[in-house]
Amino acid sequence: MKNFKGIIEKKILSLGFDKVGFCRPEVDHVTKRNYLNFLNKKYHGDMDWLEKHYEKKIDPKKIWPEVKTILVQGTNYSPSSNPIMINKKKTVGNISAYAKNEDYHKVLKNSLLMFKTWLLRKYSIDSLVFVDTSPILEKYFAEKCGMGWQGKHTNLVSKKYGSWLFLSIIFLPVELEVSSQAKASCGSCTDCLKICPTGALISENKIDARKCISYLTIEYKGSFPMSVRNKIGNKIYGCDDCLSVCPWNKFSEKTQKQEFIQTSSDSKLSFFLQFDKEFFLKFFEKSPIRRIGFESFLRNVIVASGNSKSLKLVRYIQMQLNNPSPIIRGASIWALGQILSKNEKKKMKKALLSKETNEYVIFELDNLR
Ligand code: B12
Ligand code: SF4
Ligand code: SF4
Repeated sequence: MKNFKGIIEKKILSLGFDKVGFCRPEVDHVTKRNYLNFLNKKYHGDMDWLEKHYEKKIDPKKIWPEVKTILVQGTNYSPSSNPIMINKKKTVGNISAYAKNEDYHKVLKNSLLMFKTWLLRKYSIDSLVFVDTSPILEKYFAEKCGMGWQGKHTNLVSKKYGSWLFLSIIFLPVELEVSSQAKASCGSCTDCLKICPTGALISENKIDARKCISYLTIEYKGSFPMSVRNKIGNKIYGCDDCLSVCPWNKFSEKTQKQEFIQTSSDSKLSFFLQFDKEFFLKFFEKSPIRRIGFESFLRNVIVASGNSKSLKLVRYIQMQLNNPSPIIRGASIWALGQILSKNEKKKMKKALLSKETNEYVIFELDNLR
């Protein structure tokens, strides 16, 4: 079987993945306990599926009883410059590096399906393939496969690619020799914990997703908690701060994969503020951003516009004060509250209170000072 493992490895790398590893489909007790603790503390927020999928996540055989080996692939998406630099550009819409190009789910899934077809045709062996959205502890298995280690920011870090690896998974019904595990190499570094703007990394390896800007701007549908709004800064989709500061990124080679190389420059918030739903769907046709829907996207852009304190954005934000969505009206009131003078706020409050009926929006108006 040793030779067969080599053939598989060669085929996977030929399909554009940068690294592949092999491990058994078993989850250790400490990880099960840590995951349960994460759920019990409600760190998963509204991501109910993390709770619903617990049993499957801690036992891959519940997904496919035939699975004997798990293969994890790492794909390098290391950006050409450090994304943390974009935090300073207050009037730019800061989009996480992973979402600036083609949707990795689609790109990686295509390559995985090519592998699946090849294996079935050539060896009559079936397999299951996954990227991100399935109930699999991808980071845990990536560590088991020798891909790297779970850093203190909870993501997988690799000595060769730093924090910039997409993960994907193959289940095989064949027992193949496992890879040797890499040594955890964070040492005494805590840079990721220190940089997190919202304190979402509550301690080493522990995240309270409810405070994470990535969760808030991508997964969360409501209005942002007051306490984190200013901390979100110019981020309109995801957050890369904890990944960006990792010293291991120094060694990462920039991605060569065409689909993940950023081709256009970052756009201004004023540009995004002029989107309507139709244009949003067209503009982000190939991007993962499309999946959060127009309302969440607009909410993010409006909050970032408030944080920019730019008077130039006022007229665009004002256009959203009559938006049918209370979330958008509320975000607009808050954003204008960050930019307008005391007198202007007073006037706006009076005018809007006379016609507003939504309880949440009235709450935002009451908070205008
Ligand atoms: C849910 C989810 C999120 C949530 C929760 C994040 C999280 N850390 O779990 C939110 C929306 C916040 C999120 C954000 C991001 N995500 Co995400 N996300 C996922 C998803 C779908 C599931 C992860 C999961 O199961 N979380 C549940 C918790 C319990 O798992 P955990 O972090 O592994 O928790 C373990 C540790 O905390 C540990 N632990 C707990 N206590 C202790 C104590 C000690 C001492 C130790 C040693 C360990 C330990 O044990 C727990 C159980 O294993 C995966 C894809 C997948 N199917 O796996 C992608 C995934 C993890 N995300 C990914 C990415 C890229 C991101 C972002 C960088 C995106 C962005 N730029 O905005 C951010 C990073 C934020 C961060 N610091 O984690 C990549 C990570 C790739 C990599 N190299 O690791 C993945 C693997 C997707 C992919 N296929 O590539 N994500
Ligand atoms: S993604 Fe941003 S908010 Fe989330 S843990 Fe990392 S630094 Fe904190
Ligand atoms: S920034 Fe430091 S502590 Fe965080 S993952 Fe990287 S090496 Fe580990």
